[in-house]
Amino acid sequence: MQDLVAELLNGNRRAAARMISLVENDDPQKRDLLKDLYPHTGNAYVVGVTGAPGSGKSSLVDWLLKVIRKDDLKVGVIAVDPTSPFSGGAILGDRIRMQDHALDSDIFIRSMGTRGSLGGLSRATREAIQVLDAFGKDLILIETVGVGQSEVDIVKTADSTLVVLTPAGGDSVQTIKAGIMEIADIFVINKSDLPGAEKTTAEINQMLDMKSSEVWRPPVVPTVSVSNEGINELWKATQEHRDYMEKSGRLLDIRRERVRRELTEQVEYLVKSRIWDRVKSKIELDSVVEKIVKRKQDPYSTASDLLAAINFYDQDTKEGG
Ligand SMILES: Nc1nc2c(ncn2[C@@H]2O[C@H](COP(=O)(O)OP(=O)(O)O)[C@@H](O)[C@H]2O)c(=O)[nH]1
Ligand SMILES: [Mg+2]
Repeated sequence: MQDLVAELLNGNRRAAARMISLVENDDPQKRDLLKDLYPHTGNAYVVGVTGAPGSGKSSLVDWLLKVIRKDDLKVGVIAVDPTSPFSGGAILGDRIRMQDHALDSDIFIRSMGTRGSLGGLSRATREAIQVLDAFGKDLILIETVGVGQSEVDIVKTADSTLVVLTPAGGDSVQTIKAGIMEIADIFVINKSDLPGAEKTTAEINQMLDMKSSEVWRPPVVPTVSVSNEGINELWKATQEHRDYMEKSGRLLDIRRERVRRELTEQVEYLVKSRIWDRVKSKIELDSVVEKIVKRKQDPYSTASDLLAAINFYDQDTKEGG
């Protein structure tokens, strides 16, 4: 396992792929690995690309890769699809994309689907970002489907978020999901070759006008990802947002916030696993459950009693003074 970290830091792609599989499978060894990687992280900038299925995220990411590579940045791509049971390998168009960039050793592409819970997927995504960060990627693109709660959680990991919309045809964009305005740093109107693109762009701009004057006003960038239009502008807008994030101190703020959340989660995880293991070693869980089901006990006092049985409160008074 120690070798795996050394190999990854040496730029071994198979080590990176293996490590992502370990975090994806929630392998017991992953904590130690992530711990060893941590000092080597913190360099990568993370860009999230989110939008409805078929809006053109993969095509956009594909073109973006070409533009970004001209800037000589090392890029990682994680395509997250909560609706897919597949992971590790390539899904759909990703397969073509991977072949396309396969010869470029500075690009690393990985798909992740749902193995367990959605919460598990967002955790695995965060950990895969850590892996690619330590692996030496300067920029990590996260492609996620949709804008539901789980995707919003994934997006929280991104430093800049691109929301991909398509022309609403004759319809109005009023129907765009709540929450989307809040997470977008940049709006992309992809498929701008289709009718209604200008109307959609204007409507988004109107909605942005109504929002209270925030320092960063999300630009609305029209693109046609099948013919590589607007991609340079999109990359420019992304760099401008990054610039804003860095210079305004926002980037440090959100990274602090993330560390705070991560630390809370880790403490909760340790408390939960240690304490719960001790509790379970003391009791016959099934029979306790039976008693509660039969209303001979209630879950509230049972929980306190269980903790008392492992001297949890004694420790509390000793350490708390
Ligand atoms: N007309 C048009 N079609 C596009 C454009 N971008 C993508 N598509 C098509 O939309 C479909 C879905 O694209 P894809 O990138 O796989 O979308 P994803 O599901 O969001 O990743 C594909 O058939 C693309 O060829 C565009 O700018 N204009
Ligand atoms: Mg896709």
